[in-house]
Amino acid sequence: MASVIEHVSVQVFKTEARTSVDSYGHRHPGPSAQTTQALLSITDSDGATGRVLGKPNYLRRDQVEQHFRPVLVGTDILMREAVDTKFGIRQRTRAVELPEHSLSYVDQALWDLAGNAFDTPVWKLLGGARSEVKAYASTMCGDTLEGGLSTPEEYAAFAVDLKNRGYRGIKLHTWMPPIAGAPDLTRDIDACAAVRDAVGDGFSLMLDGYHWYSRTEALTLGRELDRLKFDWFEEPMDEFSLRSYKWLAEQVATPVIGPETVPGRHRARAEWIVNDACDILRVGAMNGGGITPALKTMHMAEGFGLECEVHGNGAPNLALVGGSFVAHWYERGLLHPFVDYDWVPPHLTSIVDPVDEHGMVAMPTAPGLGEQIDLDYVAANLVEEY
Ligand code: LLH
Ligand code: MG
Repeated sequence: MASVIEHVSVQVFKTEARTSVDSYGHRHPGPSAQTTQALLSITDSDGATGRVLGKPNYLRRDQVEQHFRPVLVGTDILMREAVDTKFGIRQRTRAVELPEHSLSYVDQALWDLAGNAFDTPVWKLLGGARSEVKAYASTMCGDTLEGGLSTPEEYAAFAVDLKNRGYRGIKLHTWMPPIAGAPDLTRDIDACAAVRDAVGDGFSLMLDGYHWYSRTEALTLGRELDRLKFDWFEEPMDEFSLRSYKWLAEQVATPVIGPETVPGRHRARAEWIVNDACDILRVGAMNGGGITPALKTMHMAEGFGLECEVHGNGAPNLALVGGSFVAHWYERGLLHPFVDYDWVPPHLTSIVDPVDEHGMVAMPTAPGLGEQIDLDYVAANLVEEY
């Protein structure tokens, strides 16, 4: 197969959002508002197209013109390693112009293109481990909304609701500034205890709390999670301090999982493995520079007998979970009592990850990543194209 890339373009378009992001980057309910999204399209000489939705500030005109097109156009659609090497060299001196997030989108679009060219879902191209996966309900961070996630009791009530909906596991994101005030260890512990009490023993629970606790604070929290029999303890400290994670993992029984946000892709995660900084590895299609380095990370974890859980929702992360057994879960969220996660935004014709009454999410059967994008809607709501 000698298809080569012919066109690379981005369409920025208006759409609706029903959640918003605070100044620290945490997502919360409402208000319904107009927003912009970007659609990256890569088309080959046979007319197949790979598409991925992203944030406009990671798919800018200057990136498309100065980096994406010069590297991609004329290249065989399957030569992702060659593409990655060229981007890597450009990134060395221009990491700000070409962040990992931007390259993640390019890599995801190349996988979607390969799937469409071969008329095959990407999760099968990645290894084809399973046609469905159990989902854990991943909550939004705590807030101050009455009836939302403002008290340990409200977390407990929401947990019962999620369990009744069929979820087999719940991950709490607890309170973080700036919305919910200063981090509060006691409040986090109370929420974890209230949720355990509400769902009962034998139900999977995980904690992803405030990310900048000190070592001693994280240890206090970890010991409570041991007592409450949590499945994992995620990102309680700055992930640049690998030594702190090693220190913590040695002292708590609850599996410590990471890293989520650390840059450096599979190479950074190799250091976490050899330094025993985690009990379960973590990677995502956005945090790790795309599907390709995330898949390398998952295979590396398998070699070391480690589980590797995938961070984040959406089609590229679902494909990763479908491609390997080292991940046990799909992260479905972020969920909140006031948010309808199943709402279909106007630029899609359906969501990629509906969950059934047993808490299972089916892998897409459509070719590519399986995202059902309404191209007519994108064209009708175009802001800019380059
Ligand atoms: O800090 C947050 O808002 C969450 O941690 C968020 O980034 C979420 O994507 C996450 O960590 N999931 O595991
Ligand atoms: Mg997390």
